[in-house]
Amino acid sequence: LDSHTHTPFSRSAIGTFFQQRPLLTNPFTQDALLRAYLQRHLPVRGVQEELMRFGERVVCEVEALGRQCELNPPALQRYDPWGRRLDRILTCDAWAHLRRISAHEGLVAAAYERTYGEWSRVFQMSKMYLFAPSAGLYTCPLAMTDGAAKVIETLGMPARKAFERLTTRDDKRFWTSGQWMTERRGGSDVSSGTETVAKRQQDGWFKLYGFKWFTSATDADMTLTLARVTDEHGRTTPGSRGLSLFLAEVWDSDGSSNGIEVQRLKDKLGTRQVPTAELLLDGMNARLLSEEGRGVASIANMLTITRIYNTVCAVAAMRRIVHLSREYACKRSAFGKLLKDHALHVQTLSRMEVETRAAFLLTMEVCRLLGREENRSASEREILLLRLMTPVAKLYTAKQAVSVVSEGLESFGGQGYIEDTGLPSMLRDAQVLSIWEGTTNVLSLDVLRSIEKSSGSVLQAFFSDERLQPAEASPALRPALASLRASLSALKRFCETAASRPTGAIELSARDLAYSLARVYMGALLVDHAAWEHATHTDVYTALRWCDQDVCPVVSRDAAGCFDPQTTAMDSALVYDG
Ligand code: UCC
Ligand code: FAD
Repeated sequence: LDSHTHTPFSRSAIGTFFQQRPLLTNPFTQDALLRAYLQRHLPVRGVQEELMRFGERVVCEVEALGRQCELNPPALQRYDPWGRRLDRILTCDAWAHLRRISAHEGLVAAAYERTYGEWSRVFQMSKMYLFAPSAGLYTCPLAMTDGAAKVIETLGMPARKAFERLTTRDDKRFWTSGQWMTERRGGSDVSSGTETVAKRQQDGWFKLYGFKWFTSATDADMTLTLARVTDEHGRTTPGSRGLSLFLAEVWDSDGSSNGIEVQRLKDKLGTRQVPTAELLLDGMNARLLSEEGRGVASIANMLTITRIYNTVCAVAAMRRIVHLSREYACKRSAFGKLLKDHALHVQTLSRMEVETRAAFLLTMEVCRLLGREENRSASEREILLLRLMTPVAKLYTAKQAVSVVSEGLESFGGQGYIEDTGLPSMLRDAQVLSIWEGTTNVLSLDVLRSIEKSSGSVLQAFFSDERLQPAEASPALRPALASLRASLSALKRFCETAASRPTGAIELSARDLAYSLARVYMGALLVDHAAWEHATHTDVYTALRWCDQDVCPVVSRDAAGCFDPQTTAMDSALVYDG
C-alpha cells in the first residue's frame, strides 16, 4: 500500500477537511426587512424587480470589483519620467468600472429624477444600501457628488452644467465631486481652522491659496471647498462669517491640474480603496457659489447628504456581516454540531440582527424625510425632524457599525482576522464612519445646535410623533410600548429642565442625549413596523428586545450625577492620573 493514501498529513496531502466559505447571495432576497419595508411603503410595480436585478449584479459583478479596489490601492505619480511635475492619482480599472456602473445605474441620478416622487430617496438609498458593502468605498465619491448636486440645487442652480454632470446616467459625462473642508488646524472646527484664502480676479473668478489636509476621492472632476475672501489689503474676516463656498474644477481642459499640488496620499487604517490626499492649492481657479460669508451654512446641505450616506453605509455594513455570519453558521461545526445549533452563538447573531434592524428603520426614516422635503411634500414638523435626526442617525449608526462588524468578525473565529477572507477590511472601513463627516461628539453638539437654533422646535417635532398609537391595539407589543412611553416622558422631562441647569451641564449631556434620541426613535420605528398588519412574529420580537434595554441613557446618567459640571475636574484628574 502507498502510505500517502492513508496518511492525511503527509507531504502530498494537507488534510482532507476544508471549511466551506460563507457565500454571498443576492442581498435583496436575503433582506427580509428591506423587502417588507418596501412592500409596506413603496408597493410600486417594478421596484422590487429592479432591486432584485441590481442585487444580482452586486453579487456577480460589483463584489469582485470592490475587492480589486481593496487589493490595488491608488498610487500617486508625482513626476513624469523626465522630471516634470504630474501629480496624477492612479486608480485601478475596477475603480473606473465602478464609476461607470454608478452612472448607468443612476445611483446619484435616481434621487434627482424623482421617478417615485417623495419616495425617490428611499428607492435610491435602497439601491445604495445594496451596493455599498460590495463597492470598495465607491460610495464615498458618490456621497460627495450627491451632496454637491444638492448644494447647487438648493442655491438655485448657480452651476447648472455641473449639476447636470453630477446627476447624469451617461458615464462619459458623469462627474464626481470632492468636499474639501478639513485643514491642518481643524476638521471639526472648520470655522477657526480654515486658512485658505480666495483672491478675487478681474473677471469675477477667484484664485485659491491654501492647504487642504484631508481630501477624499481626490480623483474627482470638481470640488466644493471653503475659503476666506481677501479684501483689497489682503485681509480676511475670521471665524464662520469669513468663510465662503467655492466650486472648482480639479483639472484644466488640457488635462493639467487646476493649480493643485498633491503633497502625498494618506496612509490609512481603512478606506484604502479611496485616494485621500493632502493638497496644496496654489492659485486654484474657482467660482464663488454662496453669498460671501455664508460658506458653512451653504455647505451644510452637502453635510446633510453625506451624513445620510454615512448612515446608509453603516447599516449596509451591519447587514452584510450579519448576512455572512448567519450563512457561515449553517456551515461551520464545533463541538459536534453546526454553529447555528448552538443557542449562545445564535443569541449573539440575533443581537446583531436587532441592532441592524433598528439602524435600518432609522436610516430609512431619515431617507423618507429627505425625500419628502425634496418633493416639497414635507410638513414643517418633518423638516425639523430631518434636521434633528440626520446627525443623530449618523453618529449612532456609525458606532453600531463598528460594534456589529467587530462582533461579526468574531463569529468567524480566527478566519475573521485573516486578510484574504476580505472580512478584516470591513472592520477597518467601519472605523472611519464615526470620524469623517463629523465625529460623535461634534455631531452631538450639532444636535444641540439644531435644538438651540430652532428654539426647541425640533424637540417638539420629536415629541409630537403619534406613531405609537396603532400599536396600542397589539397586546404583544404592550411591554415595548410601556417602556417607550416611560422613556419618552423621562426624556421630555430632562429636556424641559435643561435650560435651568448650570452652565456646562447640557454640553456634558450632549452625547447621551443624542444616543437617547436615537434609541427612543428606533424603538418607536420598530414598534410601528411590528404593528403593521403584515408584520411577522420576528418583527414583534425585535421591538420587544430593543425596548428591553436602557433606551434613554441620558436620564439614567443624569440620575447618577454624570452631567454635574463638577465632574469635569474629576474626569480630568482621572484621565491625567499619574
Ligand atoms: O469628512 C469628510 C469626508 C468626506 C468623504 C465622504 C464620505 C461620505 C460618506 C460615505 C460613506 C461611505 S468631509 C468633511 C466633513 N466635515 C465635517 O463634517 C465638519 C464637522 N464640523 C461641524 O460639523 C461643525 O459643527 C461646523 C463646521 C459646521 C461648525 O461650524 P461653525 O461655523 O462654528 O458653526 P455655526 O456658526 O454654528 O454655524 C454656521 C451656520 C449656521 O447658520 P446661520 O448662519 O444661518 O445661523 C448654522 O445653523 O451653519 C449652519 N449649520 C448647519 N445647518 C451648521 N451646521 C449645520 C447643519 N448640520 N445643518 C444645517
Ligand atoms: P479634531 O477636530 O482635532 O478632533 C479630535 C477629537 O476631538 C475628536 O474625538 C473630536 O470628537 C473631539 N472634539 C473636537 N471638538 C470637540 C468639542 N467641541 N467637544 C468635544 N469633543 C470635541 N475632510 C474633508 O474635508 N474632506 C475629505 O474628503 C475628508 N476625507 C477624509 C477621509 C478620511 C479617511 C479621514 C479619516 C478623514 C477625512 N476628512 C476629510 C477629515 C475629517 O472630516 C476630519 O478628520 C474630522 O472631521 C475630524 O476633524 P479633525 O481630524 O481635525 O479632528
